[in-house]
Amino acid sequence: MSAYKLPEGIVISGTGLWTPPEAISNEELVDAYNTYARHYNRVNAQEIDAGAMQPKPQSSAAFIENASGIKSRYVVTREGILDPERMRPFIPERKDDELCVQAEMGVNAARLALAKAGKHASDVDMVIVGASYMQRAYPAIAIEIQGALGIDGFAFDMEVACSSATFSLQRAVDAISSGAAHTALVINAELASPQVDFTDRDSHFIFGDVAVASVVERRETCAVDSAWEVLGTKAKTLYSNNIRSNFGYTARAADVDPFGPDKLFRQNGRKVFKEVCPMAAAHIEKHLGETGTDPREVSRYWLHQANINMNNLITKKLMGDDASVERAPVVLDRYANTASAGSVIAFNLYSDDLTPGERGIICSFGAGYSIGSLVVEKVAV
Ligand code: CO8
Repeated sequence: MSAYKLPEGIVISGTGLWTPPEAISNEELVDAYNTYARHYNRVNAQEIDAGAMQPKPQSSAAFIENASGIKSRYVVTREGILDPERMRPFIPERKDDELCVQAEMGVNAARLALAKAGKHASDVDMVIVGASYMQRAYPAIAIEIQGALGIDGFAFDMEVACSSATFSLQRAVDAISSGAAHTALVINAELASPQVDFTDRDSHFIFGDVAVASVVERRETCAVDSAWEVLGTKAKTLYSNNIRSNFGYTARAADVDPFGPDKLFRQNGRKVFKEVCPMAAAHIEKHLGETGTDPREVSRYWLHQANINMNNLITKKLMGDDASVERAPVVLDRYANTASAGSVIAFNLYSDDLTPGERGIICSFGAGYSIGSLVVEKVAV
């Protein structure tokens, strides 16, 4: 196999982070879940006593924080999520001529990224929306955003669960390398809350909603003083059933409940933890090696934000005693797991203080399994 050609002169010139205005603390979420669980156990007492049904166990805010590092999460709306009689968000349908919720989130993040990069929509000729779920099948959310921003060019959606952001950034780098596009807007609008089973004690706390966006272009077209040159991108997938959602349009033809428990997010969290940590650490080490970068010389690790203990384990493996939260920042406490957006949120919030010549790595890992990374170096333009 021939060696991967490293990209040359391609930069991330700006990122944008749109945070939903509403948040839910662990305590609020647990309180709603526990009320729901007690009611469920009362209503189903006979079947539970007969062993025909399992009782719903109680959740705990202390468990959630210790096991995951999550204290709170942002959501596009709190309405419905904390109602023990509903246990899912209420997001009313919009008319076809209105922006859909996911596109609106993406437009908000895109505007922030364009402003940070000193660019206008007229400079962009490619839009990618990478996310774990798309609000509809077609037309692509990316094309809706392209239309809303008035961009002349082409746009498409792609789904690679937690690696949707790094994989879509890789697509943008490749398209600019090949000349297929000049300036790309990569948007990761993660509208996760509708896919969370808020009645499942093991996963009700994991996800939050958010949107991030990045502008990718050639160094010579850059309109700002400094940017992040992409030294290399790397993607890896390995099939696993340990994180899965069976949601899909064929449910209608299978005569099954399209919103049954297996159609929502579910995982074997322990297995994921054990299998993905060594894979992610090996991937990062290999990728850094391919770009001539010593893991100890990396100023910042902008890692996927699924679990603080996972990130601690990975950074310890890579940096030994030099591992610290300053070098591998954590946003999980406030944002929870935002699927693919987590590493880009960390990059957005914790990169301005680095100086030209310093290097970092953006890395995601999750369902698929999938691992994606970009090694970047701050450059003065
Ligand atoms: N409250 C109290 N106790 C609990 C709770 C709770 N909420 N949940 C579980 N427990 C109990 C368990 O039942 C278990 O009890 P027992 O020992 O009696 O059986 C005990 O606590 C320990 O449970 P676990 O072994 O499951 O606990 P862990 O320490 O492993 O922590 C985690 C669970 C936090 C889920 C952890 O395993 C983890 O984070 N693993 C990594 C998972 C991961 O990274 N997944 C990636 C998913 S994201 C992704 O890929 C994107 C997909 C797209 C998503 C789109 C949005 C919906």
